[in-house]
Amino acid sequence: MTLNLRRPVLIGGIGLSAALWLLESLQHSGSEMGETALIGLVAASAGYWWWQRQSPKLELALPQPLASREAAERAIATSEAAINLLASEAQNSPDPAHLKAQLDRLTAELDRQDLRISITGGKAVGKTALIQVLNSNWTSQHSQKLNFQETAPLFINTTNADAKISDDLVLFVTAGDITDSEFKTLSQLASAGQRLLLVWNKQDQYLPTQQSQILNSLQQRMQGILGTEDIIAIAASPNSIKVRQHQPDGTFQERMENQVSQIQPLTARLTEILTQESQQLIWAHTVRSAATVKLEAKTLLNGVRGDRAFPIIEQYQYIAAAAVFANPVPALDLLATTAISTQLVIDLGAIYQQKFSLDQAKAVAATLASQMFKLGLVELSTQTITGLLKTNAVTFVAGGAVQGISAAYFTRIAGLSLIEYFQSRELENTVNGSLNIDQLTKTLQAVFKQNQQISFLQSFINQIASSLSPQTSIR
Ligand SMILES: Nc1nc2c(ncn2[C@@H]2O[C@H](COP(=O)(O)OP(=O)(O)O)[C@@H](O)[C@H]2O)c(=O)[nH]1
Ligand SMILES: [Mg+2]
Repeated sequence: MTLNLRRPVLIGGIGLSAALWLLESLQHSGSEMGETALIGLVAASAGYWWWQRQSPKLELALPQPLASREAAERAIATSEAAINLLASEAQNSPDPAHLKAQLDRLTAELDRQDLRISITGGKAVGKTALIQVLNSNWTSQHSQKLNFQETAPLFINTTNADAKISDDLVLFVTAGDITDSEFKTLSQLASAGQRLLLVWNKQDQYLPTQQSQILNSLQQRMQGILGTEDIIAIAASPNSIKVRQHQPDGTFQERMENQVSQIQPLTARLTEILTQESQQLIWAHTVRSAATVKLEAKTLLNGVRGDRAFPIIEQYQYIAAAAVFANPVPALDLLATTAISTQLVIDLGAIYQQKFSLDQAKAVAATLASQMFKLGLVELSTQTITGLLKTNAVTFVAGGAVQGISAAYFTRIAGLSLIEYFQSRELENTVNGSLNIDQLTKTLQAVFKQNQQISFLQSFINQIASSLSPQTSIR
């Protein structure tokens, strides 16, 4: 297949007006077409649901919070803007008010004095023991009110390991050298800007020479993530030891002696941090919490926008199929050069508040087509579609069917890629008309991979082919 991107926008006699006429007739045509479209929609949304489940979650790169009151206020304001956007696009939804209430609480708590400290870690590492000894020996001596809170044990099941832990300060407790999952969680917390201490508990289980070795290896492992001063060895509740008392007559008595807890290095470090950083800890926590609220608003917004965008992709799939079927041209040319794909870019862009001029949209459509070609997606899917059409009982197969179905398929891939790309952008980022080609290409590849399954293609083919069949033909 040759690809000539310099061809005029209108090919095969199908211009924008014809495309729009097709769109109209699709919308107003008889019940049969309506049904097909509906089934297609259900199939497509099922496909999308599957695709969303499969695609890896985008890492949320939080900016390292500059712990100042201004930064906290700015974070709240940005989050509020996202909520307002959601409120304007998701009318009648209770979500914006719910999120706004969370923000109001953050604002009200900006000047709170008491600190919240989470104690987290795996099961039976000594979290409860540590809170008990802190509360009974130390918390009351400290002038500031401190709330220690134990999280559910981590690493019990796999989903739990990603549990979101966020507090002013986190004490991550381990009972020896850290495991890979502990390391992963620690790194994630640190990269999310969470202030944290690594507390190695139960050091009494080791000989003094081993103790310094373990502490050393912890410090090595955490290099670049945590400073050595924030890695602390303690024994919250050491085992009692057997004591032998020798009597003057040569006999001896044995008794168990309770050992006192050794948490002094930890309380010393805590005192230091709380004296120097208290206020910043609260502001930094506000920044992270506001970012979480914003992300929630964005996710909801993407859901609302997706609900509007998917039916549009559906429509353009049928338009593309019908257009090519009526005037057979290579399917990719349709995507690269017609008003149909240009209009798709403009329509999807409008939903995601990305404004494209006609020329910009044309360029985006052409880019999508040329990237599909370069990535070999065109070759691959044309072969698959041809093969499936040959071997399966599609009732109506005529010349142009492969092109028609391919055109619908490319339209779908292009549309889904655009949605995914727009969704991954920052809400504030409405620099219009310009696209990051690299990122778009990566998205394209991922979307193609998710929509390549034979079972999906099979039902897609059936759906498009039946829309092209004579009974429902729009010609
Ligand atoms: N040897 C020793 N055992 C400890 C220490 N701290 C806690 N333990 C014991 O470890 C077990 C689990 O402690 P717990 O506080 O319930 O752990 P959690 O599941 O993390 O809350 C208990 O039997 C504690 O007595 C310590 O410093 N040394
Ligand atoms: Mg416990």
